Amino acid sequence: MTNVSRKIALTIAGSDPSGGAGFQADLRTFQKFCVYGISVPSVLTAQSTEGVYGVHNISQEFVSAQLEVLLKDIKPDALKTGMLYTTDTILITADTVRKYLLQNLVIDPVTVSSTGVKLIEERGLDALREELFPLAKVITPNIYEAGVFTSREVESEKDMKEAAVQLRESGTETVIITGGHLKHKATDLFFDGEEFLVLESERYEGEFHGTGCVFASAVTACLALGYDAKEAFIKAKEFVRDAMRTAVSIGHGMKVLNV
Ligand code: PXL
Repeated sequence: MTNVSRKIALTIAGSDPSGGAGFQADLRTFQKFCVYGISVPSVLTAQSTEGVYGVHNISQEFVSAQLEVLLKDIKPDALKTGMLYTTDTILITADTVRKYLLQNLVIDPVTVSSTGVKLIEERGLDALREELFPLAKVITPNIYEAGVFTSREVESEKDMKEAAVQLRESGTETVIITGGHLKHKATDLFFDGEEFLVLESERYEGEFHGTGCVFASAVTACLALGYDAKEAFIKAKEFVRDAMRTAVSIGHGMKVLNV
């Protein structure tokens, strides 16, 4: 028997039973990149493609227990956070990243669902920015989230650039702002402190669920594979574009990405 080595990525994220978003979508995305996925659920949701109908928190103690047991055994090559929900869980995640010297942290700073349900406590916004962003290799807010974290309107490409500069002051290495809707294109912006890179792709009609989760997971998988942040951005953008072009209707609500 040969001993085949696999790169490993961890997701710390909420559960979406429909699988369109949450750790279920993250794991499927890792798999598409041939990266072995491990997962720690941080919160449960009652959810379908039609929306989020309930949120059940997992205690800080139990999130911590899951992480301790797992990380004493396995060292991930990269990790991402999704819906952490409470300040306590954000703080425990930051402690864990520091304690285990975890590298290649990608933060998807989830704030609301596609249908407008709050996915983070009010105080959690400051905790994310102050405690977790400084530990990150990449943060991936969409334009709405970029606006929330910079207290400004983010609409134009100029706004996206200014918001990226401001967000980078939180201490993260790289900022990727997704989901600009400029000139009827899907515009994403990358900033690493030196270079801006703007990538545009066709905008697809309809409502999609889980785009942010899949994008951040694709970036994480690429970092686990050894790509740098800019290469990871380019590959993740291409991956999400293809997954949106071939999105599927699995229920009565939003389409899910074909991952
Ligand atoms: O797409 C953001 C998101 C992330 N994680 C979970 C979610 C959602 C949106 O509904 O439910 C668990």
